[in-house]
Amino acid sequence: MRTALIFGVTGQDGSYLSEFLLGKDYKVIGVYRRSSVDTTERLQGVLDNPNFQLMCGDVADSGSVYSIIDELRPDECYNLAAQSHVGVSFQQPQATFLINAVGPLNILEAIRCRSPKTRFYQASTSEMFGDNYTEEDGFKYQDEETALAPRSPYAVAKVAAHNLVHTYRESYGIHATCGILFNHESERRGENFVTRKITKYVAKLKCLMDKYSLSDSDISSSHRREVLFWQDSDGQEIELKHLELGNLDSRRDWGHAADYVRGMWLMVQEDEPSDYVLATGSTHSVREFLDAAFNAIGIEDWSKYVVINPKFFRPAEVDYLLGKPDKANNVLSWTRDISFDDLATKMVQSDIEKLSSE
Ligand code: GDR
Repeated sequence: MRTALIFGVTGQDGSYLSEFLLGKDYKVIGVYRRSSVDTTERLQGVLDNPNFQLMCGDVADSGSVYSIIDELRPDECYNLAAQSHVGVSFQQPQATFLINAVGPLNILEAIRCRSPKTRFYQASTSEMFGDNYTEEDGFKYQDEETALAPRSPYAVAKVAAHNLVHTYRESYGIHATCGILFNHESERRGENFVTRKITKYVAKLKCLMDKYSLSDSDISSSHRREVLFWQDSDGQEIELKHLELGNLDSRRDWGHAADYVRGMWLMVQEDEPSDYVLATGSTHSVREFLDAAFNAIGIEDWSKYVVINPKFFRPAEVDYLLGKPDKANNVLSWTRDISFDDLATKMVQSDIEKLSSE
């Protein structure tokens, strides 16, 4: 039985990857950071599986990484541990650099010294491209050849890790691969990323509308009071806060995380380590995601529900991401199954189900 070690197992991608690898008859060992609150909510589907095991550790702690890799000597090791919020990286640059750059360095060193046959996967990211793109006949995209131009502490740390992977691959012959993944979301997405923030709000609105038998036109906006309101059958006012967002014009290439973890595994199975872009090949603005999410509950005009709050703008923004995944398509036969509209609808439906069962 092959063994896979996953750093960052409690995150969105860690949970999908665990399920995927267990389905392929791996023994999966997931590393999580000790916390006083339970962080295993996303792992409910795998916790009882006899081939799944949790270990406590921290990528930022070289001793803990070294001893885990020395003890397990896994066939494959996936580094999904990160401070993954770009906005937060401007407020906590040092912590971000430690986790996102020194973390993978600790893993690479441990593999080099104690387990050089372990195949390594590093979660690189489209944020590394910053405001750069390749242009061909007026078509703008990013692929493996596009030069990196990071614009946030998060992206700078990810570029450092990306380059470290290349260094260890070339210097020591380690089978180390970088997946340059564009945005990938899901029903398990953290609530402070823009897609989930939107779908959670839309679901709450839908549940309130159902509860009070209201339609969109019954709801009035009051910017003065910073709430939306309506009256129930007893004339009592019901209030709902606006959805506060930052930049609605940035464009992202959004896919579903379940498709992307399959791509991670495919990369690691290749004889030669390399870098691969995983993306859908189409780009949408935050506004278009709002359209798709509100459309999922039958609302076409969301303008009265959304207000702009400057606190959600970043000191430097990445305006345009559109990944060209031709290499993954051709070499790995990887394509994504879930479309942009299906992604938004799935996320809204899941949030409605969660709220309804509370
Ligand atoms: P991103 O994802 O930064 O692309 O990184 P995020 O969902 O945070 O932002 C996407 C875009 O939406 C704009 N935006 C807002 N973002 C958040 N979080 N909250 C808001 O209220 C809001 N309003 C507008 C942002 O400015 C941005 O343009 C994600 C993460 O998963 C990274 O870890 C990963 O590497 C990349 O995707 C690929």
